[in-house]
Amino acid sequence: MLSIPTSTHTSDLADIIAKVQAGERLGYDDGLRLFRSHDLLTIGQLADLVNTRLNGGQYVYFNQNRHINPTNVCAFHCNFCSFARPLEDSPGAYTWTPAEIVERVRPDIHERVTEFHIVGGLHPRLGFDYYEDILRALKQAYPRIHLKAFTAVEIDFFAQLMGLSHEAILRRLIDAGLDSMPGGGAEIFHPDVRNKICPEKADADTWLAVHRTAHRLGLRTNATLLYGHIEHYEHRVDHLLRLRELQDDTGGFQTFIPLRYHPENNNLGRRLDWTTAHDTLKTLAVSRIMLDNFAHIKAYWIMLTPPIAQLALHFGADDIDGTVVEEKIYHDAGATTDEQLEKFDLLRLIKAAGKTPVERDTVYNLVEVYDQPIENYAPSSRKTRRGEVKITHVELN
Ligand code: V47
Repeated sequence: MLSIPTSTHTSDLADIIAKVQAGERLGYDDGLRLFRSHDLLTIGQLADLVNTRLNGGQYVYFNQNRHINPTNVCAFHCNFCSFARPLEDSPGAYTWTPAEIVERVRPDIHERVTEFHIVGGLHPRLGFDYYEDILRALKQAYPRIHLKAFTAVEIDFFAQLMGLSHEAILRRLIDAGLDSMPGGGAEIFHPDVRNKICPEKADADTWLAVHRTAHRLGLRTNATLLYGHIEHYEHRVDHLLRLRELQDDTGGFQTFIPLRYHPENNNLGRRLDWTTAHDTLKTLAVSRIMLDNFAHIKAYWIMLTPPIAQLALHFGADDIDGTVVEEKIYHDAGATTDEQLEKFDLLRLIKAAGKTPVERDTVYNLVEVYDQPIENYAPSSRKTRRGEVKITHVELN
């Protein structure tokens, strides 16, 4: 007869558990062992411990934001990207003028929208003025809204276009209204992978140097990792340690966002499958444990899917991103998630995980704490794609 072992499981991570409990920093080999381990629940508990130490463990942040991807015309040919079009007249290519952008977002603006998240292609023929004009036009039309714009890769591209330093470019963008920078373009820093997936892109040292400069100028920035393609665990750990080192120097990073690779409609994906939910939860948790000097880890629901983003809230993540509204980068790569979640959907995901939703602005100023029962924030039924539905009754208890 089959016998099911009844003893509690023992982990081969005992020494790492002891280090994390003692608040000791983990090294390269520890990170690698965590990634190689299948003991997901232990790793999740450790991540939860670090999250509790840094953030109290109860609050989960979100914001009401609006993504803007001004153009998909791009001079670079990154193998993992499904968004870029090489030429202005390529099928599906678009470029919005600053005035078009202002009008495009207008229907989505209300008093609780606090952020525009702006990233796009590296247009080979538009001047730097185009990007400055976008910031100026948005600041003029919506002066209250924070502009989180342009990855380090874009900043480096503008610097080359103009023959100016990163600092000079950033100062001009700050003048035009830039408030902070998103974390994109980091991909995988290690050259063995980076040279294969995005050989034309700013290299690791350049990406890190742009963020160092941004931090010196007083900008807060984020950082990402693109995982689940041809990289190995060694490359992920190397990536995390390079970020941790810069953060030790500057303290300018706010949030780390692991981005799950979407393999459709791009060169790299032809022979690759999606990585698993297990890998996603482990990557979030190991990031939380290793990046002991980052305040926040974001489970970006657009790429994780809302159900996995919800689980991630017990694996070290304390942020779920925002309402987003319009998203092209992952959806061109085959994402089947919605492009928008209503505030109520985010509240429900967070509350049903036993956490307290906190609406924030981009730099984590508190907008509202949602500590009342869920029905206080919504009618008992609401419209969905399937028509009018009731909220599951157990959540109302
Ligand atoms: O840099 C491109 C990634 C990034 C694919 O800072 C892909 O708060 C998966 O950085 N599969 C841009 N990923 C998005 C980004 C981001 C998103 C949300 C929040 C923040 C933040 C930053 O998207 C790119 C690249 O790494 N990407 N193609 C793909 N096929």
